[in-house]
Amino acid sequence: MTHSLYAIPHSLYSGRARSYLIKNGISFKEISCGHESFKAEILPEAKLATIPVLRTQQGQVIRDGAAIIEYFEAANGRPCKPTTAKQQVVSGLFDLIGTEGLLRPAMHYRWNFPEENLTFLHYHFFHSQREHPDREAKTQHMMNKMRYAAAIFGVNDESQTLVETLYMEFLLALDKHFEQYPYLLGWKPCIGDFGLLAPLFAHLGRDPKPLHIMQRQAVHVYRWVERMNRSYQDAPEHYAGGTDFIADDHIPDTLLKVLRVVAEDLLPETIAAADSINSVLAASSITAGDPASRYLGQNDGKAIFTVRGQQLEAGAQPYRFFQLQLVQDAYQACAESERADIDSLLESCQLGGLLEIKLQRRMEQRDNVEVWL
Ligand SMILES: N[C@@H](CCC(=O)N[C@@H](CS)C(=O)NCC(=O)O)C(=O)O
Repeated sequence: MTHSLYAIPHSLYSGRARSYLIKNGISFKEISCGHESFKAEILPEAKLATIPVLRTQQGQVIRDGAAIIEYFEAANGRPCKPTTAKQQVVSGLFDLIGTEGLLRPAMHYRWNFPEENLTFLHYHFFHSQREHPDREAKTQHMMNKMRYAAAIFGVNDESQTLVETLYMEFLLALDKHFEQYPYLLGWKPCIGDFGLLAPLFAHLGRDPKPLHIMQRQAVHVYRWVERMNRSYQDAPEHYAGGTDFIADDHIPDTLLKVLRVVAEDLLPETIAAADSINSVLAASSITAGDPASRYLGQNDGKAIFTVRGQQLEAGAQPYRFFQLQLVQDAYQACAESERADIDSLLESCQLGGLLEIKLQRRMEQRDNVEVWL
């Protein structure tokens, strides 16, 4: 028996876990969440109907991309975690940026260009449903649910131009980085590469409209997306290459420039989301162990924040703070002088203060759900 990854090609979070398995030479088979075993055998243990979910070869069920990666990292000597302070924090930041910070452009470029994308999307949504008399109706239901996500994450007629401008600035900055290095921190992928791949594969690097933009305007990013889905290093164009993370805890300027672009909405949105979730926490009688997961479309908090003079509104999701908490813990584990270096790095990227943003309660993944502590 081998590991089974319940996933589908067009799922954002599946791309993160799949790439980790491929890059680390872990053999697995991929099974659609439309397969009858998903509902019958996996869901009772996964608790929430999200993908990816892994069933290990020993039969353990692990829901959530971060938890799947952590399972293998812990077992195999943490091959994708940089060993130095700044690189650990930067890796964690890109994990957060990918899994939360780029949802707006990912949803926008998937759902707001039906002429270019709809046939492609319909194929994928249809085939993630089993053969069934209501297959088309279920397909439409799922597509409508996900289309609604674009609005939840803050894309509307007024914000569309800003969302596109920020994405293009990010994409071009990232392209300059991957012109220098095949991965975020050098010559092999770190945890941050897998998180960043989530939006940049299934949506922005695969759906026809954004794929076209990436191939035409950011060929180095496009090559990284390809590379992240191949088991070998796949960097022949980098002639003077190495095999490890960049030496001496160095963070290239090209990557700092990417962080500067991302900071423009990441910081105000995280501040606003924390305020929103904290006021819900203060007003409710949540106790330790209560679930902190949110189903799409059922967020009870909203983050309202301003970017370049324009107000944006987006669902405030606790998962952002689960990811942020991991970075904050890595920072806390550093020596004082290392923390000072990290502080000045973040200040230089307009991300000063990010590591101080906290919810009133910590979170933990327990039995496949995030819970409040
Ligand atoms: N925190 C989870 C999120 C997984 C998730 O939201 N997956 C999406 C597909 S990319 C999903 O299953 N959505 C269905 C839903 O929310 O009902 C992870 O990182 O694995």
